[in-house]
Amino acid sequence: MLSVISSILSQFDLPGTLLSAGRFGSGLINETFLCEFDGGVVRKYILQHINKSVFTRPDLVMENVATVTEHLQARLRREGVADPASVTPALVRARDGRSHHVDGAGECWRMFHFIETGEVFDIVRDAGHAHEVGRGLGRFQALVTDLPPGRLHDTLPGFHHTPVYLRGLDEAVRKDLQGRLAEARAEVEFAQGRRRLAPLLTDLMESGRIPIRVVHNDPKVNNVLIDRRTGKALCMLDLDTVKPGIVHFDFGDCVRSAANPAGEDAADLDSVAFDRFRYEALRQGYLSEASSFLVQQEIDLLPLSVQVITFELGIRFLADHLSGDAYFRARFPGHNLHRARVQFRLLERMEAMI
Ligand code: GN1
Ligand code: MG
Repeated sequence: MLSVISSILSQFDLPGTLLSAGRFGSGLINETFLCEFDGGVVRKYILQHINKSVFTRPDLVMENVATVTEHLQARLRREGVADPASVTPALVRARDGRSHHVDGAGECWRMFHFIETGEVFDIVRDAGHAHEVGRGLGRFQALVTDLPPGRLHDTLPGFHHTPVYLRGLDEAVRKDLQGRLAEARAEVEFAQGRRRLAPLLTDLMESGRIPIRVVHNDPKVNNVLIDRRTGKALCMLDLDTVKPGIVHFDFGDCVRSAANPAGEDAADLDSVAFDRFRYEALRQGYLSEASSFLVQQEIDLLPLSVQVITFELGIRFLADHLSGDAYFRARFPGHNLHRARVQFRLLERMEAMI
């Protein structure tokens, strides 16, 4: 692998010689590597391989990523940040000046400056951390309020269209391609009983009653970079899904991932919980930034989003399990079924509380 990586790295304009390269992070879609270079001073960079079976047009993903990262850097520079690449994702251009490199096999690779002071967590530690996760999301959305949604491509049509995922689950159940339906009966029934949740957000979006804005679309806890010195949110990572949408997809997903202290991979289902203190702290952190641009109707509808997005992710995991784990990287047999169980348990906990 190292030889493949070093030949990819030679396509980017990086100082010094490669010291090390290793897998990094816990994303479920793209592959991420942390690379260290010695050019007098040791510097780190992030190398990522874009998953083409999810993002079928990596070129358009990269146009969006370039547009968004440049916008963020320009905004921060205007606010007096001298070196925006130290606090927000910034691309390292390929030697030919492009935003990414396409290798001989047609695979797409891109590089980012590594943000040295940042760290990410898969699980929110406490209410203070939840506040920062919410604030980081609100700050991101505030920074892109002046980016016209029309400048971004729709790289994942149907992403966060919950009824489309429900139809996908229906089809996966009907086909039962892997013969896994028998052991997932209880989960399929659970989903059937909550079908009414599916259109709630998409109806709102399509009704035109709430604004379409540039949103992140994947603001889970480990996509919020925290400054290890201060504990404050630095920025949002993983900008592949940034595109026009409604703030509710973001808020709901952020709460879903932050308010469950057992995390998405909870080993014990009974440890899954919906923690109202984390939820409240996240909401306050979010609104401390987002109330600068949200309209009252958006604020009123925020609580609704939490259950819808939890349901959506549960049915996505379940459908992927039934279809053979083609979408979400599974680390062990039944991993996506387990992930679905965690989301459904979390949804039950939410139903009892919000
Ligand atoms: C995926 O790439 P990653 O791990 O940040 C997924 C999200 C899910 C999340 C669940 C493009 O995000 O929608 O909420 O897994 N991203 C895509 O962990 O499908
Ligand atoms: Mg992602």
